[in-house]
Amino acid sequence: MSENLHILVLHGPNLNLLGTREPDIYGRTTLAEIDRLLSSHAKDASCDISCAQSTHEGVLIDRIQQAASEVDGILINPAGLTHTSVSLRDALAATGLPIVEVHLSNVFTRESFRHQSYVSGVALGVISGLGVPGYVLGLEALIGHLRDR
Ligand code: CA2
Repeated sequence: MSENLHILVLHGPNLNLLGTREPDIYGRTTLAEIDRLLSSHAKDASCDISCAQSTHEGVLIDRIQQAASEVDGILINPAGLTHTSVSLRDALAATGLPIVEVHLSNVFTRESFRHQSYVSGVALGVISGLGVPGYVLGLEALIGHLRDR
């Protein structure tokens, strides 16, 4: 019998504020609700997931390094670090794992500094602008990719 797939879900800086501020941009769903939704989808797909959020770049990078030998893929909303962090990109690339990048908002209809992503170049794919369902689509795409290997 084959082992369950294991996926790491990572949320970057300030996403802990979801549901409390800027609902016009990011909606009213809290991060805990997103994690519960993803956990439920993962369970239906016989997949294990671990979810983590940090506002600290180094904490996210430590978690990625630790996960490299423990998980099969990473679903990440790097938040503001998307547009600034070579180190986060390097850590993701070093895992050699399939990465799906997700954004709640459509970064391409917003300020020009959000149009650049350091993560997209090492990602299997990117979902941007579909809100909370984008996380679910990203998870399903990652699971589908891993099952097709
Ligand atoms: O659209 C996304 O998911 C973003 O990754 C969110 C980031 C932003 O810097 C990216 O350009 C796009 C910001 C996350 C901040 O989240 C907040 C949530 C509620 C209230 C305030 C901030």
